[in-house]
Amino acid sequence: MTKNTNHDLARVVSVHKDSFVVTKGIGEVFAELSGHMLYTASSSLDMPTTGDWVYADFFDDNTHAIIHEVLPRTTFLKRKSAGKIADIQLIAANIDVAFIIQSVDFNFNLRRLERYLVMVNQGGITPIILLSKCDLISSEKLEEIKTNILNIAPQTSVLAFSNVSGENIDTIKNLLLPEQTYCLLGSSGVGKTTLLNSILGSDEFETQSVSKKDSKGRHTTTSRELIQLENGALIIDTPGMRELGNLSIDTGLEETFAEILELARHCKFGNCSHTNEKGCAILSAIEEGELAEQRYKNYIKMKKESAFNDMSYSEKRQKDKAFGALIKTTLESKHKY
Ligand SMILES: Nc1nc2c(ncn2[C@@H]2O[C@H](COP(=O)(O)OP(=O)(O)OP(=O)(O)O)[C@@H](O)[C@H]2O)c(=O)[nH]1
Ligand SMILES: [Mg+2]
Ligand SMILES: [Zn+2]
Repeated sequence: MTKNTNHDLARVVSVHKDSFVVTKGIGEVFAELSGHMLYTASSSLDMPTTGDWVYADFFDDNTHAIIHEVLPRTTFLKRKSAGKIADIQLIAANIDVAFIIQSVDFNFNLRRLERYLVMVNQGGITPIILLSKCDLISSEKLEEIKTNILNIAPQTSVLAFSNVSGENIDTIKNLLLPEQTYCLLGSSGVGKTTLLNSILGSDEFETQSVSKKDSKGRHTTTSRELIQLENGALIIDTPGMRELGNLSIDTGLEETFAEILELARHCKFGNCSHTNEKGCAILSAIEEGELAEQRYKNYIKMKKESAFNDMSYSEKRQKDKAFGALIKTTLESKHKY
């Protein structure tokens, strides 16, 4: 092997089981982790993810690389791994703008939208809400959905589009600026990959109808890949997410539910739990119809989940152990009697 003496700066294009694909701007190179990185990584957060900038050595005429270090991330998208309690999954890093896509047909759900907004806000990323498949509903219905979104996310841009009629595809294209990194988020089947193909003007990436997807029970897009557009913008398509755990309580929740926090400041008691207190500004806002009860419930639910997710790994282990012990004693006492 012929070794370059200095590390090169490269960006992670995709992540595979034990390997990575990285790029120095032109071409893609197979990469592995240095032994040092493998042995010192203490959590999945230390591992490179799609969009990460890394220091790497390139070998054999730039056909193979060893990653030595992940540079600090400016923004990130992370979530709880599906199924597991304590595990965190990094979805992507160094994203400037996240397109949160929901289709306006049966898939539309304000509470889910809130979850995506929390995830994006807490990662320091700018959200833009895209409503897909607007060819499937009337313009009145679309306006109604937009009004509902405006109520929960007054600061966020909302744009409806259709891959079928082509509506607003050019507007979306014009949002994509050179050297900025974007990602497509949203449930399986909302049309993320179809939008990417519309933007590229090709059928390069595989898409599939929702009904076919259900029968197979899997997502069409299975990996996250950084794709470079002609104008130099970068875009990451992601597989639809089944489960969105929220990982950090503070920033994301605060930004997404700003009006609830504002109301809380007007509660009579500083330690108001907003459940039954006299003079609770939140309860009275709900009563007066100024705050939707569902939205408040969703906030409380996410706050609880976040508090749990914010516990350290060992705290969670303790909780799991306590639970395990409980089951054991319950089983034992069952045997006894
Ligand atoms: N009517 C209508 N159908 C659309 C539109 N965009 C996408 N579809 C259809 O929706 C289905 C799912 O599209 P995909 O692009 O594969 O969805 P995805 O979000 O990438 O799904 P995953 O990769 O599983 O996360 C396909 O059958 C598309 O043809 C649209 O604007 N209008
Ligand atoms: Mg897809
Ligand atoms: Zn209160």
